[in-house]
Amino acid sequence: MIARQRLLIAGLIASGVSAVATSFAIYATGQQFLVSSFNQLLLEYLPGQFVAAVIQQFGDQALGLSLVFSGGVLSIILGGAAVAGYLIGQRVAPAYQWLVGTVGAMAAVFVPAFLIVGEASPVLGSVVIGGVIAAGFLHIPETNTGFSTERRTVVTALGGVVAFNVAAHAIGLVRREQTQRAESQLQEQAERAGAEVLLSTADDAALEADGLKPLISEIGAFYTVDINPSPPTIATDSWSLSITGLVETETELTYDEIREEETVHEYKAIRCLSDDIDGEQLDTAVWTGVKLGDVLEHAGPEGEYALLTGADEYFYSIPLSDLEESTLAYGMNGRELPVEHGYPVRMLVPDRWGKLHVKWLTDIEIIDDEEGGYWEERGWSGMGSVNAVTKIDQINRPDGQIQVTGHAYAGARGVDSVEVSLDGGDTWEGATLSEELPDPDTTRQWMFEFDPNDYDGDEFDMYARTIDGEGTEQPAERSDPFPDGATGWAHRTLNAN
Ligand SMILES: Nc1nc2c(c(=O)[nH]1)N[C@H]1C(S)=C(S)[C@@H](COP(=O)(O)O)O[C@H]1N2
Ligand SMILES: [Mo]
Repeated sequence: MIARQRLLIAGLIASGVSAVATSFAIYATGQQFLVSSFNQLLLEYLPGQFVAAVIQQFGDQALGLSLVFSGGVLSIILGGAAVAGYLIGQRVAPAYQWLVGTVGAMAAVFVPAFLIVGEASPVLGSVVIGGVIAAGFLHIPETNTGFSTERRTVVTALGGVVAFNVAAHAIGLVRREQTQRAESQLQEQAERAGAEVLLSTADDAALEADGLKPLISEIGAFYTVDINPSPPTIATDSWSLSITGLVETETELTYDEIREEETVHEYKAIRCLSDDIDGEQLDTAVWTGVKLGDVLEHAGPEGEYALLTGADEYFYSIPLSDLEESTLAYGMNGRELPVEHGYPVRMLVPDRWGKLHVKWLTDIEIIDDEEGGYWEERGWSGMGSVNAVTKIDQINRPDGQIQVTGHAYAGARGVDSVEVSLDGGDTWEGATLSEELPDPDTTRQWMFEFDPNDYDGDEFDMYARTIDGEGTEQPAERSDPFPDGATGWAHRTLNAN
């Protein structure tokens, strides 16, 4: 006798895998494919941090990997249900074991499949195949007596199951061609899900306080700087990105071709060089796009700098070494990049002032020497790292306490801590920070609450400053934004009562 446990396991795997294969044969990678639906549920219910880590780790392969993982887990769930359903059915009606057992197996597959897809008819094929195969395997001991006949039956059954799965897989692959559209929708949804994961991670990381600027700025609230009164409007079908100059092959890429590169989602803050210490030209968003390094590979750049030009003739020359890790963004906060922020694509250069993030990008010319940029022609400088800045958003007074809230930014160095002084900068205390996000080139919120009765005097000469990720203190000395960015601590005078 072949051990009954082994038959149970064989029946479980054979019925689970076949139920999934049936769904694949019928729906290929469309929406109603069990694995697609299951995968989407996983994305929704797994902790945001975990999914973000997986996407960060595996990039574009994350979707494929998660489909394989979901397929495996789902096979075990459905196979397990089928076997359990058969055994229960068999117990309930011993006289009609085979019939009631099979119905029990089908019913048991139906429940999880229906819960996953949310519709009954798309899961019926999987229900029938999964139920029948489980029942077939579990029925073998009752119809066979001798070891060799039983063994032969099991081998035949397994052979049949393998043949079925090969055929179902082949049909699914053919049908997949037909469901390309559905698949690209799924891809788009997965992309959106990638951005949503970052948004929800930021939500979890954020501090809560009255008047505190959100960690991620809403699209309508994100500042804009445009050299023209209204942004250029560009249709994606007529838009292309040309890469010319010192390159192996001059190249022109369409919007679709750009989007074929590996997708990246990232947090990044943008701060304008003209932003004053107490200004409001600093915001963070979740950006979706591709790495510029991948795009440049199409042309094979052979110079030192790239001259980037937008549809409005705005331009900047940037060292190629900075561009490798730059992002060509086409999405913002899980949505298509808005017109005022550079639709169809904009640059994001790590650690640099906002002016380098050319919007409405149309041309990249590879050159040998630096050629400055639009604002350099108007006397500005500041081509290096952004200055650290500490903003005070709002001061609240809950139950006799004083609560100071704000946000801080220190480029790619990251914000390590924010310190507050109540005595004109003689002594400092650490503020509470929002949790660190995976990309340091982003803002962090801070909050400092104190009881004015614990301190002498009825007036506070308050300062706030940032210590960046390299341990450097934000310099105290005040300077104007022109020409290379504002410096100095944030300052308020507070009354104790
Ligand atoms: N093509 C183009 N890109 C541009 C600008 C512009 O006027 N035209 N303004 C720059 C400046 S000065 C800043 S601070 C940022 C602002 O980006 P945002 O409007 O998305 O906040 O875009 C930069 N990119
Ligand atoms: Mo700017």
